[in-house]
Amino acid sequence: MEKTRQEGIRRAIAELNAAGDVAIVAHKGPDGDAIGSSLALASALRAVGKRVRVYARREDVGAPSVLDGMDSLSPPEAAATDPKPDLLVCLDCATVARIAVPHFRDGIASFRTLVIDHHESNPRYGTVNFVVDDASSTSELVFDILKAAGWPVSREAAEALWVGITTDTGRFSYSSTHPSTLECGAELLRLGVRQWHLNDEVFCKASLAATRLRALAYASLEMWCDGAVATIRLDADAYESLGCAKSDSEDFVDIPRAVRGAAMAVFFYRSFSAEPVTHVSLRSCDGRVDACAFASIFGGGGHRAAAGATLDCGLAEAERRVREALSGFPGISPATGDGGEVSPGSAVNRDFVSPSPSRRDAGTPCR
Ligand SMILES: [Mn+2]
Repeated sequence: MEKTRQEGIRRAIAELNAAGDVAIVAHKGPDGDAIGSSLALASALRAVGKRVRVYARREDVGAPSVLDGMDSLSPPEAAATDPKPDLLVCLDCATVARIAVPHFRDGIASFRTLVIDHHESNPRYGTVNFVVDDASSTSELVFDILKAAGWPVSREAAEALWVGITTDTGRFSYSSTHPSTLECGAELLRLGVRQWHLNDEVFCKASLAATRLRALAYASLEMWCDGAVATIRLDADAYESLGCAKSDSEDFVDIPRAVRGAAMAVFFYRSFSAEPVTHVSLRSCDGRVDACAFASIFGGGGHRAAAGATLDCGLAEAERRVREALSGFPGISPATGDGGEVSPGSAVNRDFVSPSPSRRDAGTPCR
């Protein structure tokens, strides 16, 4: 292991050792890595006698809610009245704006913070930062810390780490899967992880409503830029009419990503908030395009292969802006630049998706 990573682990352990009372928070719209790394760190710290609170809204957690330890979550609004922690740990959270708890987000300067993350766009906003750009997941970094500290890793914690690592690596398949990642997987299995159960629950099973939502996503497929960009879209009404949450569409960007020949995959989905807000989930399909650089045009971020952004406009306007920016963007070729025509052969069925706005809030997915 490189020296800087070892030094990061050492400093993170020093921060955690010095704290008696620890608050843990991850990014809005928590994915498997966010919730997995949070639950695993909390479990290990509790086992060595620390007071730990993990702040996350249970309803925001999708399939990873199969994990043990979900009952111990504190609602985000409780942070404002709970005792001030000795240390705030921000996990898998690339920017302050992405922190899921307003009390921590708005008052970040008043807390001693340990940031553990693997987003290359992370500006190192913590008091102490353990950020490894090319790590598979925040969960792998947390596992490094637990092992180096000699803290016990229960089956409950190991399963949380398994879900975190498998979520962020596409079950050990993306380029972020390193030899060390597979070694982590082997170690976690030795700790008793029930991988058949977790993989089935997190990646294979979906509710009937979520399966119907997926059908709408497939039906919305459009190819842009002469086939270089594959896109899908879902309006908030699609979620509402089926009783689905944003977490039900966590991996839908994989639908356009799978279209052969596409350089970039884009998933547009309308926010549930009253204000017109559209989230854009981006994937570089084969390395030709830097998804993070593209997301940054709209104030978003993430990784080269996977990124996201939020636009303060409705679905149609978001599509127009993104399409305009895609035209001529490095790696997208050939560009059409007209913003109107859909390339021949693309399946278009917009009748399934209502354009009207809706309510609840949802975060931008960002691996
Ligand atoms: Mn992650």
